[in-house]
Amino acid sequence: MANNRTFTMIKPDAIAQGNEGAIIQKITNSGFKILALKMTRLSREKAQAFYAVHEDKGFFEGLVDFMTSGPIIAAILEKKNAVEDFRALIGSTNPEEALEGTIRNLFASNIQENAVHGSDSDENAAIEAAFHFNDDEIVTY
Ligand code: IDP
Ligand code: MG
Repeated sequence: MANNRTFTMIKPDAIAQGNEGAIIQKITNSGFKILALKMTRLSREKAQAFYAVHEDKGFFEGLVDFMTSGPIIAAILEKKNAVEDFRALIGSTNPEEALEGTIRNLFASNIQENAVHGSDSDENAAIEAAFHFNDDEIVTY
């Protein structure tokens, strides 16, 4: 099976706690290749657009506040079965339900401040990657 891509963000809580290095190490140790990587800060508009699928949810405004509260690290990752394997590596949205050793089990504070984003489908991975990166910021190797 060919390699494919997923998109991730290391969220502001993880960076505020100094966990970004440990998270990147766990990602690369798990066989993901980094094809693009950037430290950035989301505007309110970008955070709202990224999470537009959740705009009717009660947690939406809080989520936008949180995601704009500090810098994030955005990355495109490549691996065989990337989307599914990365969701397994990060664990459940709610860290209380995340399996032992997953990134959210290790580094998330609560269901909102849960350390990392991971795309939920190949289609969304492509949309999210293009949302954050231009073609000339993505390497192949
Ligand atoms: P996911 O990140 O595991 O795919 P989604 O349901 O897509 O989870 O939710 C997107 C993000 O919104 C979560 O990662 C989390 O930061 C936040 N979120 C999800 N559900 C809740 C909630 O019930 N309360 C507060 N924040 C939530
Ligand atoms: Mg999601």
